[in-house]
Amino acid sequence: MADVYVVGHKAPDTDSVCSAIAYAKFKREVEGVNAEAARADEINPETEYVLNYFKVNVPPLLKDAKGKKLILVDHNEFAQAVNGVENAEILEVLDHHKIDFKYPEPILFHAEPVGSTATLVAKKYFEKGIKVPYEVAGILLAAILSDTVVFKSATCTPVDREVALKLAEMVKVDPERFGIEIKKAKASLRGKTASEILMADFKDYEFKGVKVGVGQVEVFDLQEALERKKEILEEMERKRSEGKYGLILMMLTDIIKEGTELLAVGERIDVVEKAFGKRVKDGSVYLEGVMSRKKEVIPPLEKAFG
Ligand SMILES: [Mn+2]
Repeated sequence: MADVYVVGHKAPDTDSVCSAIAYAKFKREVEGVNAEAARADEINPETEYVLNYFKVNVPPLLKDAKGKKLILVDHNEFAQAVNGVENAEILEVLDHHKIDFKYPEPILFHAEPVGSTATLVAKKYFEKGIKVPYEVAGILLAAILSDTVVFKSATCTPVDREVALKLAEMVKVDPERFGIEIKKAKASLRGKTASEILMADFKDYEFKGVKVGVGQVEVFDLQEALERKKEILEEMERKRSEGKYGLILMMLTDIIKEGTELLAVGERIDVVEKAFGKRVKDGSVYLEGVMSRKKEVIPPLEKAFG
């Protein structure tokens, strides 16, 4: 059994899972820590495709972190962390999100404003001058391509691109083409229920005491996705009343046209209109050029709650 679990956020994305796997391996093999990767939830089809591609095992599910030692990757807010986090011992955080973290002990907290946690893990290998194992390079590359939407997201920095190109060289794939392949594994809404679409990448926040949930799905064809709009809005409404949310948002992000149809339900639609300076009509508003929840949706929303 491991002494330390490296774990990403709930409703894990490819960055969360792949960074946990790679960083646990780094901790084990480079720093001699008895660390093991874990996941906080089921993995999504994109991550499944990536792990399959590089023949890497899915990390075990950590159902309850109570009494465990943890390294949190790709998140730092307890609202997004594995069950039982309040009663776990946190040793370290490695992340690239806004910081909303409080802990009674001094710990190693490493956050940088880059496009993915995977970029930071890869940099740790590079800094030590250690060869990145083939499958580790592969999954880290996939995680960067996933989080930066193949370098298109506003969160993508020159560092992410540089690291990704280095990793792509190691695994001998064309990053742009591989990135699209990865995205295609997740981008189809066909065969998915409205609930599956909403919950696949859903995060909870709290602004001024108001519970806010924001989901996101990437699509290749927004018009096709909008055929499911009514159904998704109904599902959002159900979730809102069940979970006592003040606001639920769902981003349908078109990765080809580079924009987001933002669906909104709840009592605080006024905040959405204030945040983006546009009217919400029939439950949604189109935001040209917006692709990143973290950088282009959450900050204006938080500000509008002011
Ligand atoms: Mn990430």
